Amino acid sequence: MRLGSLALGSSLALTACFSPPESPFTPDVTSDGTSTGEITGLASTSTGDPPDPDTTPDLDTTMTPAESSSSSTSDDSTSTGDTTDGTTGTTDGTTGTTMGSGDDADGDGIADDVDNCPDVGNPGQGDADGDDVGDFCDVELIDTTEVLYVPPGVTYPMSGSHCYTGEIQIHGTVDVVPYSGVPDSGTLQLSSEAAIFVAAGGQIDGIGAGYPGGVAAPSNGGFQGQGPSPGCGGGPGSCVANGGSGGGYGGAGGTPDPATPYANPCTLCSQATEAHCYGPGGGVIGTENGTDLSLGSGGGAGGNSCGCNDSGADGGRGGGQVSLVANDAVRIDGGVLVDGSIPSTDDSLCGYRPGGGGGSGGGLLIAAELVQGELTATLSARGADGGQALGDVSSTWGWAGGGGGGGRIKVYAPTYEFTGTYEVAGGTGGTHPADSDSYGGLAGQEGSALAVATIPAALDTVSCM
Ligand SMILES: [Ca+2]
Ligand SMILES: [Ca+2]
Ligand SMILES: [Ca+2]
Ligand SMILES: [Ca+2]
Repeated sequence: MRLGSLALGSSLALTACFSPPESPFTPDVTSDGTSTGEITGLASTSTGDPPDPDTTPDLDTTMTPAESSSSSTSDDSTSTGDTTDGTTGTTDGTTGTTMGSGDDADGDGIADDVDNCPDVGNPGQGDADGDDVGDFCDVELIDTTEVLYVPPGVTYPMSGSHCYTGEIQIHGTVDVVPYSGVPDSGTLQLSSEAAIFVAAGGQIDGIGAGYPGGVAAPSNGGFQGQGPSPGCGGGPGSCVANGGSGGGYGGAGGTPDPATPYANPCTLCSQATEAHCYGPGGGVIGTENGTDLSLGSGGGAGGNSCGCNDSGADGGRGGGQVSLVANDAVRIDGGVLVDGSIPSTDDSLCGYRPGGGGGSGGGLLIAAELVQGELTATLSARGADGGQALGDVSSTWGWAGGGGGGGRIKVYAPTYEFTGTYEVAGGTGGTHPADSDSYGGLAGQEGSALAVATIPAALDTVSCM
């Protein structure tokens, strides 16, 4: 779904807790006369009205997309991995006192011939490694107290809380370290006293970084997933085992399809003993508009079929938890993804091979005076699809897992110029063999996506001290 054109009959709740934007920019709003403060169709058209100097970030000098690869001497020291199509630096019309002589392509006040990063606005000329190539043009990863710069093609694992006095620029990939029980795992909080930029082709990847799904139990039904709102394991078979249910967060997780005449509710959510039974998906937790945020919960595992041990399908992992908070601006042209992960398929050679439940979407929070993003941008906290049931070896009698519920996305921005996509759908149910005794899973429910113009006090000012 798109927030950029909020015609929203859907679940995007942009009401109530809301003050009208104080922005000097005139939003491109088509009023229907009924809404009072929804961030509706805020396009990025600025009128050029003078900004409030205290609150309006100067993106002309701070957020010009880097043209990293072309403006530094390339060597082979970059990490291997996906390459990104470097975005083209843009020229703006900022004028002012210029150091050096000649053109100033990026308008940062430093003439091209002496600018250490001539196509990226960097008036501070930061150069952490002292090689005369500016930080935002360099080929190496830079992670100091001042700057985080992830160059194109570089993947950088991170978790926990990190605060920078200067800019954060992500042109490659920041991989959220999955939850493992270690403190801060699965969670990433990036804060900047200035601005955060995720370039087109860059991403923060928290897919499946939340709580693990349940694992197949030694016998009986599968284990439930982990987390505050896990999916239940599916019951054992006599002989057909049931699938697991999806994890929940912003939306509830789906169950295996209860339409089969054999299915019945389980009395235990984990390692149930009643044949063919199924347990509920994880329920809805958290708030739609508070500052709370959670990891996504895992789906439940499918059960053991009769005559099988340690079979059944694991549940999928929930999505991770990412927050991006900056004093001036957050601009996302690439992706910030905290989707749940799809369960692996049970391909053991025993029994009726059910599907596990999908993990729920995770949590994503963004807060800054200005939030921007191009059409290419994606903010996603989708629930994962339920696991596929392969059925028995002749592809009959397979019962699949339920989809994970969608997660939660919360954006707090007095000035809202994001035109990309929000995705908080629940996962679809797992697929199943074509015969009439096989059943899929039910879809998880949609999560929540919120964009409001008031920054909660707790997020209002980033200070790394
Ligand atoms: Ca310049
Ligand atoms: Ca520059
Ligand atoms: Ca350098
Ligand atoms: Ca360097």
